[in-house]
Amino acid sequence: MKGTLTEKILKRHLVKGDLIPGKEIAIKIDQTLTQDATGTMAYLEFLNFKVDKIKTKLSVSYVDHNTLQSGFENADDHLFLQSVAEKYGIYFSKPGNGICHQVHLERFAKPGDTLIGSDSHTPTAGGIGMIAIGVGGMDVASALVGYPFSFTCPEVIGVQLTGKLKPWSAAKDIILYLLQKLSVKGGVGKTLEYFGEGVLTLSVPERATITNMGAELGATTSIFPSDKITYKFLKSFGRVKDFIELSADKDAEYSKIIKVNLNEIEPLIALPHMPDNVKKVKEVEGVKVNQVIIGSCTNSSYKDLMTAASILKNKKIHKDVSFVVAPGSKTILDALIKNKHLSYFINAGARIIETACGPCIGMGQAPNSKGITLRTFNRNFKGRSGTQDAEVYLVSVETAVAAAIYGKITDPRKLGKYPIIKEPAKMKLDDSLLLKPLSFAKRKNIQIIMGPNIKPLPEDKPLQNKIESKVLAKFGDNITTDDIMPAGAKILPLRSNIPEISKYIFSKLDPEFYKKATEAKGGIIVGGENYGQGSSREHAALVPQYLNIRIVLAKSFARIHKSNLINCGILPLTFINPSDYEKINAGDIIVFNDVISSLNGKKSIIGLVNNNFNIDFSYNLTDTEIKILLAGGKINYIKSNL
Ligand code: MIC
Ligand code: SF4
Repeated sequence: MKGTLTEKILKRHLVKGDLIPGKEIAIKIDQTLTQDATGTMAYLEFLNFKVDKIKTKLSVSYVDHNTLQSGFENADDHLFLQSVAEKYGIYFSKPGNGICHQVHLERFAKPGDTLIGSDSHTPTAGGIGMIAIGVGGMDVASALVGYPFSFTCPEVIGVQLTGKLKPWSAAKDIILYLLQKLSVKGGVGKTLEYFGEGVLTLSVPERATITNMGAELGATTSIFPSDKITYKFLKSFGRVKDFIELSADKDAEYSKIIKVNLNEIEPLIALPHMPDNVKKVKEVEGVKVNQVIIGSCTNSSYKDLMTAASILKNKKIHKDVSFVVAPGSKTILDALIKNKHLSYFINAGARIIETACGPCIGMGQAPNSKGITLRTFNRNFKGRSGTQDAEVYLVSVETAVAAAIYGKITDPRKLGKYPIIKEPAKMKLDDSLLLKPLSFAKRKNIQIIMGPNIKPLPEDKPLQNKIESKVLAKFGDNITTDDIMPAGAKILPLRSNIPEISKYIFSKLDPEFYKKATEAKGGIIVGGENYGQGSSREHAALVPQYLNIRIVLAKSFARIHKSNLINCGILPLTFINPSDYEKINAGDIIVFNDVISSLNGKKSIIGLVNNNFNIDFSYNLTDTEIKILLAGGKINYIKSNL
């Protein structure tokens, strides 16, 4: 990675290890962000450390996921989050202010700095030239008390952009193209670093669309240089002081270079039910559409909304389509009101909803049964929309609007003249929903408010040398954290209540799972490749921890979920011989005799299945991770180190 931008920023923040891909490193964290659906846990974890102020340069607590408030639970969580932010010197972005990643980009993301966030799309800020990584809440809690963030040093892949996008092709199509090429596992253990003359043709929000969906590739993060385009963006938000110019050296060494000629990018579409199931829009034209939604942290920027509104000026949405728009931030919504473009949406027949994640996380706007919905979002996992048999397609804003007008999937190039959108030189800012940290003196009297839905965390219990457990369920490849711990309007409000939310574990794939786990007082989960892909939600590990599950066996793990398991004291083991996966079935009893001695001696761990045959498991764990596991989880580990 010599001379790469990634190396430069990591080097400046390195506190442990050497920048050798695959080896453990630890870096200093400048900024953190949380959102409400993972934030309550992160701050409960933080409160365990009993410090009186945070140690980061800047931290922001956003409320954007759980804003439906169908009962008292969400509102109670918001009060808790606000009280913690006020007590500890954290910015608080109130519900309605916007989606965490969009607001962070606009107001706080800083080229050259490091950011971790308890949300998998934190790399959105890579669009402005920062190292931004999605993590579990526990890692944010640790950074808040000044603990460096440890992770496996990624390999740096260079993505060389040449040329310029043609009208009607968008930044979304670039990342869909990469997903088609690399798949949802293609970025695991890697940073995607963009360079080349094509970079200058993309605005910061367009770059952020690309780094945002690097999460769908499984990448550790993605990053763009900071250049004159970045300067212009920061200037428009009154943040010239945050600008520094940054790029890779001319002779930077990438482990691999992927060349993308932007002239050749066509409108693309991800078909149900995976973001890498990508085809050209023209190949699926004509499919009738029931719903179209513009929004989410991927595509709700000023340019996205202005492009959509301009296309819709003096046009009508097809009578059979429900067309929904969720602006990414209050600032963008306000700009659209002032320049009248919001009325183009309204006159065309759009439904304008709150500036929040909303339908992206299944909070409202669930499609009709078997409904076909085109969304500008980043994930189309089965059932995530709230309708189990719906078919969700992921598209650019341009393709979304074309479908909304014609009522069927349509190549946007049929829409005629492409609207050119000029970004405003100055955005009008209003901070009525963004609360600044209080002075230290004022913080003293703040009381933390905990409503009845906020329940204590499961306890970290040190690992045992002998673990005997039953296989509760066996799943296939690419199990998502949405499969493990679903979201949506019914379950999301329970995010602060582990005992209650635990009843929904695997509820869509294996409705008996909770019963089996409680009856057996624990157990083992078996998965295939890329187990735990998708969201950073810690609940997919906290709930198994609460249910006394100490081991997960899989062919391979997704990065964030694997760290979450470790932080919760759960051992992620992989099959040394992948075909051994076939030999294990639900109901089998496995005995692991020498867990601690094997971990200490860095030897493989052997499991005796049904008292009959042995299977060898490996674990790719850093020294710190082994210590966390031995302590029974990260809270125990950090407490003993503070
Ligand atoms: C998501 O897109 O799945 C979420 C909701 O933003 C998650 C976080 C969560 O589950 O709370 C993520 O991506 O990390
Ligand atoms: Fe919110 Fe969706 Fe972005 Fe997750 S992916 S942060 S739910 S908008």
